[in-house]
Amino acid sequence: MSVTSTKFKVQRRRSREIFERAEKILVGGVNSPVRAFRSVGGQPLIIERGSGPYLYDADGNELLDYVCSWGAMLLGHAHPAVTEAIVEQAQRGTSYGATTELEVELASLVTEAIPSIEKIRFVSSGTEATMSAVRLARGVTKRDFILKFEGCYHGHADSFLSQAGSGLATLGIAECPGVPQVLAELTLNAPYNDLPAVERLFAQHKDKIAAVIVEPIAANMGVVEPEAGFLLGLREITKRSGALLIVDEVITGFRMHFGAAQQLARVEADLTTLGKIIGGGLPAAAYGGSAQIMNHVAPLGPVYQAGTLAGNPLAMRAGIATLKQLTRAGLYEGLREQSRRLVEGLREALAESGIAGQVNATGSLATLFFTALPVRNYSDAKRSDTKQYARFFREMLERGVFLAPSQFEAAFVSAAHTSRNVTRTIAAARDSFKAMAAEPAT
Ligand code: HOZ
Repeated sequence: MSVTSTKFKVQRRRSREIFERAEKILVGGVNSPVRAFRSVGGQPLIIERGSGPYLYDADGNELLDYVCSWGAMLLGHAHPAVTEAIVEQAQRGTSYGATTELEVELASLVTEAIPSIEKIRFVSSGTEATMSAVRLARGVTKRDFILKFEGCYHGHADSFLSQAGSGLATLGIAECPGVPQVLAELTLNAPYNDLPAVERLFAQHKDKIAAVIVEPIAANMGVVEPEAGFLLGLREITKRSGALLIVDEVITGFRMHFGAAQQLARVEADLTTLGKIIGGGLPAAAYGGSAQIMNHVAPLGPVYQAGTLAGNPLAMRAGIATLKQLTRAGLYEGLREQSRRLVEGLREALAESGIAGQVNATGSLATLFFTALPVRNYSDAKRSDTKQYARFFREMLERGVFLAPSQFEAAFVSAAHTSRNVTRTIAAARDSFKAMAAEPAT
């Protein structure tokens, strides 16, 4: 059966009017830069509601969503079990500023699933988690340098904003003004998948590097998989050099299986950061590791970190409800199967179109790069024709499929995406490629 996609004349009058008001009062009309569609063009979305794999904009247009709140909505939007938990909790109060049993319950679910985490501290955003993990690593090792990878993104704390992926890559910001030079100098960058470069930096900064921080599957320069031995190599180098290994699982935690991506690579992080999925769509994130390391955090130790909304009961309930759903038999298998079909379909459609491209994908993460060459690090990712990506993004959106509004992000498949959704997405991609081939961008 051949499936075709429908390109509809999208009515966006109300969205446009709201965005015009937003631009007058919110910076760039948004509260996070990538949402402004600067690199893809067109009218930024104004969303009114979400349900399962769909978003509905302010004009009532239905969009098949592959952004999924940048990976947070693994179960899709407004999952009944999560919604029920949030509503029930809201009736009991939304913030107490004191410990609840819910924090213990979510902590237990996470630590049982991720063996390298014995003790955990909940915070409210991925940025807070990575920033706190780095402070802890510096406090424990009494060293100042950190080593990160070009094109990886670990939130917007000062130390992470050089050669970073995500919005900085999207907007072409290589170094962020406002970060003190003395601090920026303490961040070293190596190309992803390049162990010899890491060895060289350790040799140049002997006994000075507190930690290596890495995305175990890079997803903020588009998706780039770690090559065989890369993560194990980092584990070995950090151990040998007395540095800590921070594995940033804000995107990958509970995405590939009920646990962290580090387990799939047989790597034990010293510190792990989590976010997105563990908050079930509410603001919750965490950092954790061995008791020996975590006991340096206040009040047990002198490394200070705190938060009024840390461990927020509403977010804990959403996280617990989400993780419980993720233990359903077959959930990850189904997700993998839909993702596999999607990626194969995209590759086939791309090959038929004759357009040069690569679909980098692993599990339910995927990125289409418009380059003939393989993408294994940030320099490769930057070779992608971002004008082509922008055109593809707009063609797909006109066919009701919402992809990340940036080349340097991932597409996220959720457990709510059905086989029909995937078939429709492939058809939309095939038609989009045809339109692009017939009328190439100038
Ligand atoms: N930095 C996020 C994606 N990697 C974007 C978050 C957002 O705009 O909501």
